[in-house]
Amino acid sequence: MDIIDEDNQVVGKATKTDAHRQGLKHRVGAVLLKRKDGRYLIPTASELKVEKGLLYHSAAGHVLSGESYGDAARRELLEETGVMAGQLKQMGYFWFQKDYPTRKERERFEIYKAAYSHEMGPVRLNEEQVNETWLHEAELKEIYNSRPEELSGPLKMTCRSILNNRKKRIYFAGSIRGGRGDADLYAGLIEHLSHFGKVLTEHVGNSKVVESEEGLSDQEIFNRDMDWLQSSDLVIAEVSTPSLGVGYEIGMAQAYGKKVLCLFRREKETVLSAMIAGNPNIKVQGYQTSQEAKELISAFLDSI
Ligand code: 6IA
Repeated sequence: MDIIDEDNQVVGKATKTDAHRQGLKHRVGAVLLKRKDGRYLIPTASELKVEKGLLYHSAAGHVLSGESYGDAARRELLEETGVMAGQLKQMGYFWFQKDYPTRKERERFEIYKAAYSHEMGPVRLNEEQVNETWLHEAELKEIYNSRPEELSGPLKMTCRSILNNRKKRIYFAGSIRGGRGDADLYAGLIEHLSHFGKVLTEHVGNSKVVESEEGLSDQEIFNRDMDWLQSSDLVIAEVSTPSLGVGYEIGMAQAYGKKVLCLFRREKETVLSAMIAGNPNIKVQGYQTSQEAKELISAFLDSI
């Protein structure tokens, strides 16, 4: 392997054994394989690995002398999962340092993302990894935040410094004075959204919203909601029950440059306003069951 300095410049060569024994800095390429539904392949390190039993990148390995990080990542992915990746996208890098009983790791990791689809053939884990598990970014972050001891050291670093750990601020819009027929549905969608970030407008799913907001004037409600809308990262609107307020919020969200997903329940008697259905700047998706709506939400959040 090439031995590097802290600026990633090659300063010499050594065998893996010597590099680990002497704690010499070297390079590692790692990949997260991402399925179309947004889930990453997160296997468990087998008995052969120093981090056995812990969750790991889809594949990772040492960069050989003269090899690039990306080529090492692609080669390791093929060896460890049987998948030949198309284009790899670099996600970032970090230094991983740890003293194990048998070795001193001083590794500069570069992390890549690669798309996976069934046409590429099945995933076949080699002897280094077990358990083909596919996790959403939100699930991985949840493990990082609440049970970090289940993650291998390098995957912990990826969660900490590469996946964006800031909680997203989500503005959920649903009809209030336009009619409360879908209030239970809103509550289910808000519960699902709460796994991805902070839902600013939880009251929209509250069956007692009319009573709970009684102390506030319309002007106070307007000002508060507009502040939240401006500070949000994205807007999800359930538009099956027509609502002047929801339509206004969608228009303002677009004006503020927010990403907007509108969910519309396909039923014979309802037709969506052309101002929403015909708007090229917002994503409108039809669904039938609340489960389908939740899957559309997951896919939208994973795509941004
Ligand atoms: O026109 P609508 O009321 O259906 O508009 C609903 C949308 O406007 C929702 O997405 C909310 O974000 C916002 N909105 C409208 N009214 C309220 C409200 N109190 N509290 C919070 N957000 C609201 C209305 C309470 C009142 C019935 C006593």
